[in-house]
Amino acid sequence: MSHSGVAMSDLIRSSTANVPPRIYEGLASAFLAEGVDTQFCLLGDGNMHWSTAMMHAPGMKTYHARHEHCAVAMAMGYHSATGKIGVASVTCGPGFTQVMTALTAAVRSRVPLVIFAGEVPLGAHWHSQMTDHHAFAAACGAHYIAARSPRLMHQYVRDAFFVARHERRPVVIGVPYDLQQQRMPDIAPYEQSALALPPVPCPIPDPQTMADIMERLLAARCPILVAGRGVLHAGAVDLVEKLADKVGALLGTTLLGRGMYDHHPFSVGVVGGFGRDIAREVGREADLVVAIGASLSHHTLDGGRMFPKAHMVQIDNEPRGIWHGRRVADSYVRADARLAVEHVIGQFDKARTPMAAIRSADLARRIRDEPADRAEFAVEPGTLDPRQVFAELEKWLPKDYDIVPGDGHQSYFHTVMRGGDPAKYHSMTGFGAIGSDIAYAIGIAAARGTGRVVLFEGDGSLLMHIQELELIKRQKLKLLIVCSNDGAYGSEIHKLRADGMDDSGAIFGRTDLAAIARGFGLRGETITDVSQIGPLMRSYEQHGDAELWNVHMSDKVVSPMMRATLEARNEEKVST
Ligand SMILES: Cc1ncc(C[n+]2csc(CCOP(=O)(O)OP(=O)(O)O)c2C)c(N)n1
Ligand SMILES: [Mg+2]
Repeated sequence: MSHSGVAMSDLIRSSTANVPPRIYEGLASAFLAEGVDTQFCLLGDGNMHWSTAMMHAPGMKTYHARHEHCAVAMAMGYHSATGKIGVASVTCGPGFTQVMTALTAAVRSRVPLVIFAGEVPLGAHWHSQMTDHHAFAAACGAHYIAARSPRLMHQYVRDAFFVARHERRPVVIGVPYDLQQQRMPDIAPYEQSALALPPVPCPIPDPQTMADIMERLLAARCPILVAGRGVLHAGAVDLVEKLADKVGALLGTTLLGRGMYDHHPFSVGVVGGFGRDIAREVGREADLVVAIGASLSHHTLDGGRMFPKAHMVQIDNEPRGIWHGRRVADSYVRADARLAVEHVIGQFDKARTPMAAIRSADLARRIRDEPADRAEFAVEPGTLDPRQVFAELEKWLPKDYDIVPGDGHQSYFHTVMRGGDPAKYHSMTGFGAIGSDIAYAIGIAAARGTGRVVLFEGDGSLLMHIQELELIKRQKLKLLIVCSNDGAYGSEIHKLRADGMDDSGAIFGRTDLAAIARGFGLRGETITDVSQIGPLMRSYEQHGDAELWNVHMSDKVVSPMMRATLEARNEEKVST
């Protein structure tokens, strides 16, 4: 049923009497008219009427989180899985101040959300939960709408959804909760925000700039095409591969493009800080990098170390020029990825033979056979080398799973696993905050409903919001949590050790996370031998419940990403 232009207030009614609905009901109806089918919330005076009205709407799925931060992070995960605007709801004052980290992370990762936040009553002489919501939202970079006029209630909701979608940004609607109890005035029917969305033009490549890129592609000895998520969005995955084959170029991806070309013998996988040894090696040799649909973040360029000799070209419909504090390319093309690549391929048949000489049988063998990282470390007895754990898991984890990569030091080790669909890789690294990934994973599991979702997380991050295991149990969600338990904040201990400092403030011991999962009524297993992984994966697939694997990892294996960070810090110390 289309909800546009109908009397939305009629969709949600708490009473049958012939009186207008209350404003919270009218607002809930407007959210419904936007096509909202799922909400993540934590109740208080400011939002409990609205959220309960939402919960009773036909087809609505409601997830009651145990921390407001997680409710918003769940909505982010839900967006990542579905592309729909995520909806969360919190109460006034402390309910709202709890979400500052998630809100900032959503701004940085350009996640469209609408958050319904109650505000303290307009008519209160004094209220303990009074705080300036607008100022908090502004500090996070989120858009704030202070709903004050009953006559404009539809406009507030429409504007919120419009800004969220159009600007890819979180929006907060604050409504005083005494106002929510007033009756809706007789106003025009709700009009969906999508009806007002201006069409986004598809940027067409400039032939002159493309001719220059063509020349560079023909002349390069070691060209690499780096594909980002924009290639996926533009439907240009096969075309980029075709171009690489015509040129004799290598393929690589950004973190968000992870898995895109893992089937290709000349794909080095993710480039940058999360790259394999071979990616770093060819990166040092590259004389031309054409980045397509990629923002060229600090990670992708490994802080400027990834492509030291290459001429950098960026093809993107929003090339950024300067991003994450550095100039990211030498030439820029503002164009749709598919149109730009089609253009170059179209010119190729008329051109001379490319000079590229990097592809060889030996390189293909090295890409296929060499481990991601060849450094040697002695692990302590009873613990596992994370590289072996994820090499084993690569054999067993079905490739169609949605992957949520957690943060911290452990994040390198699972990223280099090969296979998987970039559209099912849900990295939200925009703010560098640990602790949110269990909630992202819940939002994704809620959207999918298949149980084919895996969260890779560290013990410190997981413990930060472990309470959400209760939601997983209560709401019967199925997902797999693989926790790399080094008993520490790995990121901190490796840096403290490198600085010759006491690391004990970041060491906690290996919490029995399997027992904690069982305590919440979920399945929990401890892994101390990689041979357990295959049977456990089969068993997870056969059961209906969520499961946590508490993997006892060594804290002696230092990731290449951490080693590069430590090296860069040493260089800085020497030069200052
Ligand atoms: C909200 C927040 N608090 C603190 C930090 C600093 N920090 C970064 S990584 C990390 C340790 C994470 O530990 P764990 O999840 O066990 O992963 P590990 O590094 O041990 O692999 C910490 C405390 C942060 N990034 N974000
Ligand atoms: Mg840890």
